[in-house]
Order: sequence, then structure tokens, then C-alpha cells
Amino acid sequence: MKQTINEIPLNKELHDVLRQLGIKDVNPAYSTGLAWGGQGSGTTREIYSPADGNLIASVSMASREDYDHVVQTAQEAFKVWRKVPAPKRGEVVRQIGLKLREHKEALGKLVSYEMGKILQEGLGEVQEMIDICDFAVGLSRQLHGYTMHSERPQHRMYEQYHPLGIVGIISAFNFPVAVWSWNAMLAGVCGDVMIWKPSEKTPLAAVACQHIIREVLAENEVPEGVFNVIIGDAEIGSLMSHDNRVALVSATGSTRMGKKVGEAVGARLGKSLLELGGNNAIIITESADIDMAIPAVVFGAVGTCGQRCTSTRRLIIHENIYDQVKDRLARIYANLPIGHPLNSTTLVGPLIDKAAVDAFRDALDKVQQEGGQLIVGGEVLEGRGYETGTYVTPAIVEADNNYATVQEETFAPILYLIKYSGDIENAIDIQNGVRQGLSSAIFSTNLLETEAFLSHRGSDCGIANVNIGTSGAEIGGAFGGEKETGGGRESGSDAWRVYMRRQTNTINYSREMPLAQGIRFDIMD
Ligand code: UN1
Repeated sequence: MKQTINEIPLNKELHDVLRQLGIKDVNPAYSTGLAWGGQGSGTTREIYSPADGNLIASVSMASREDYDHVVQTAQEAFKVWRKVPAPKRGEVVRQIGLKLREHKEALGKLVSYEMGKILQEGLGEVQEMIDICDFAVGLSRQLHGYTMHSERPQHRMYEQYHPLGIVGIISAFNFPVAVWSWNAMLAGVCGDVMIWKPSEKTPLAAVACQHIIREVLAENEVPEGVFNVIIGDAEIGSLMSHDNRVALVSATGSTRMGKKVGEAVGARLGKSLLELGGNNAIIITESADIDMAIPAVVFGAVGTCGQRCTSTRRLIIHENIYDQVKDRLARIYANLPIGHPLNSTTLVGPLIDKAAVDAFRDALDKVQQEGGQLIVGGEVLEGRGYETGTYVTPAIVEADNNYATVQEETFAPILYLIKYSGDIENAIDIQNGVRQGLSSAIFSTNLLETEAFLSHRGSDCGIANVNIGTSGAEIGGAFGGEKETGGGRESGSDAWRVYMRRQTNTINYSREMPLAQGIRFDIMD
């Protein structure tokens, strides 16, 4: 049964938001660009807002048959899309960027309401989509390879990049739309076709994006199935990972999930792009401008309620300024405005669900058993406005980097304070002393310290910032990390290359047939 948005108990403003986004009924199992459908696997999933507990939508979960149908539609679309010149594909992405500008407010609100991040961050996420569209448009005229000089006379060599085919995109709840767009807009100009499996916790934002894109596809007579979305659980992710028809699987989420995807894709020698857990630290040295460091730390640690993969989880502070930093942070944390994410004065919204609250509480219990000292926060809020049980007070804990709890990524607002003494090398050792390697930062006004942090003996992360926090990267740089973070790079720089296959071409325009390496192979003819 299809459910129309009029049947959903939402306030008028959110009805208007869904209408503006073109959503009239909300339970498709999949969309292949121009068609919505799917019987689903028989199960529906109800989506409740973590902000106020209201039912936003129920969506059908895709079945194996639905999945196959989407793959076949994508395969057909690829035959056409790959023939469209890249700058013309860029033109379609340019129009998607324009539509996103039109719908920025509405989509930002939906992201905020469905996921729980504050409106400012919801809008920022849509801005990130607009930015990657602009980036991809420029890129559509720059998908270039090198040319080389051949060792043989009247020969030339060059390399070119061709589209891969189907790109599977598995995205996480915390960035329900932006991380998909990093992949989809680049892969789109590269000539690939996309199958997007959004998090089953935030499918509605994905449905909204598909509505926005659908208009652009129709206006440009782009075939059904260039951009596809499929709503399903882990089984769909697993089908994609094992499926030879899916050339690249780009997955964002936990290290546990990424290992499964990486293993399955690796076993069939497919390509994967993994953006997994982080355990990001900021080092504050004795020479730091503390007035600059404090707001960066607070945004990094409590922004998105600590649910970014780039969230600041560890603060490594020089012993001479440790108490000063600790006291200032504790004062700020005691007064953080925590509440409904669409309320403009709120800085901290809810966690995504009760399971996240349990993980938050468990980590705090464990770290205290290990010897950690809770300085502030750690409560689950109750009472008016907090009826969902998903609102918590961000916590600060004094801890040791070697505690098992500190070594884990807990997707919640817990900031571990770690004291260091001596020189910068000690701080860097602590910073690198975890299994994850996504983002890192140093606050220092001493060039010797900042350069040590950036040197080959410095941070081992994919992102290393100076006098900027760990989160909130711009789309222009390559985004991703080392070690258990998975090694993938998405978004800016030359990350586009992973969405294409590279081909080396050697062309002989002489009338001779010389072999490379001077090999003589004289046949009798
Ligand atoms: C993520 O949390 O998966 O750098 C992505 C940032 C954002 C993207 C985060 N631009 O925090």
C-alpha cells in the first residue's frame, strides 16, 4: 500500500517541505531515475524523527528481485550514458546543482529533521552537494591522462580514461546526502551509472534527492537508470558487494561494515572505495592560540552530536596549558544549547536513535572502569522536548590513549582529554597511536611544531590540518584516510580517477614493425 504524505502525522511546515521536494507518496522500494516501484521484500520500515519521535514515513524495503531489476535498468542506461560526451554529462550535473540551490532550504530541513543534525549543518550538507556539482562540471572537461614519448620512432603513447560501468554507493546516516553526491556527481561526469543504497535510517532524504534529479533527467532526456536509489538493509549492500556487474563499490560507514564490503569485492577482484571509521585527534601545543583552538574543538566534538566520521574524539594537550583548556571546555559544555535541531538557537541535536544512546552510555561506563575521569556531561536528557530519549549531554573524560575505549570509535559526543609532556614528537606518537587514520589537527603558532606534524614523521592520517579542527573539510581536497579508515579517497583533487578505468594506448604511424626493448624477432616470410 502506498502511503501519501497526507496520511503522515507531520506538522504543516514539514508537509510543505516534502511537497516542495516533490514527495507525494513515500514508500518506494527503489527508483530507477524515472520510475518508482518495487513490491519490496514484504517488509516496510517506519522512519521516526530522532528530534521529536514523529513518524515521518514508511518505506518498503527492496527485495532481491527489485535489486536485479535496478541493476538491469542501470546496465541499459550505461550503454547510452557512456556515449554522451563528458562535457554534456557535466551540463546535466550543472542543472542538478541549480535544482539543489532551489531546494537548499527544503532539503536541508528534511536532512535535519530525519537525521537530527542542526539546521545550519543540514544546510551546510546541501551546500556541500552544490559545491561538488560545480567541481564536477569543471572536471567534465578535464578527465585527462598523460601522453608519453615512445622509445620507437614514429610511435606515440598516451593514456585515456573510460567509464567503469555501475558504481554502487553505500552511504551512512550521518551524511545522508552529501557523501552520496561526492560519489555520484563525479561518477556521473565520468560516464558511470549509479546505484545508491542510502542508510536505512535516513531513506527519505535519498528519496527527495531522487525526486530532484528525476526532473533534470526528464528535461534532458537522459535514460532511466543513470541515477538509481534502492532502499534496503545490509542484504542489499551484500548483494552489491558480491555482484560482478557492479564495477566499483564505494562504501562509507563503520570499519566493521567496510571490512565485509572490502572482502567481498576483493574476492571477485572488483574495485572498492572505503571511507570508514576515524578516531580523530587535535593536538594543542604550548604555543597554541587557545582562543582559536577552543571553538574548533567544540564544533569538532559536539557538531552533528559527535556523529561525523571526522568528529574530534581525542584532545592531546600539553601539560602546561592542560588545566586552562580543560576548565574552559568544561564551562562551555555546561551551557551548550541542546534541543530540537530545527530550532535556530540549538547547537546540539539528538543522537540518531536509542542504540546510539546505549553505545554512548556503554562507552562512558567502560572508560570510567578503565580509570577515566568524567569531567562533564554524559546524561540522557528527560522532560519536555526530550521525550524521544535520544538527547544527551556531550561528555568530556580525562583518559589515557591506551584505554580500550579510547582506541574505539564511539559515534557519539565523547571527548577524551589526554595530557602530554615534552616535545611535539610525544604528542604525535599519541595522535598516531590508534588503529584509525582519517583526520587530525594541530593548534600551534610554532613553525617547527607544525612542520613536524606535517612531515613524514608526523600525522599518519589522510587529513592533517593546522590551526583548523578535524571536521568540516572542503570538497576540493581528496577526502579519506589510512589504516582502518580504509584507504579510499573521495570528493576533490584527482579522486575522480577511481571512477574510471585507465587505458594505455601505443600507436605506430611508421611503416616498420619494431619491437620495444630492441628485441629482434626476424621471421621468414
Ligand atoms: C563524514 O562524516 O562521513 O569534513 C563526512 C567533514 C564533512 C564530511 C564528513 N565535510 O566533516
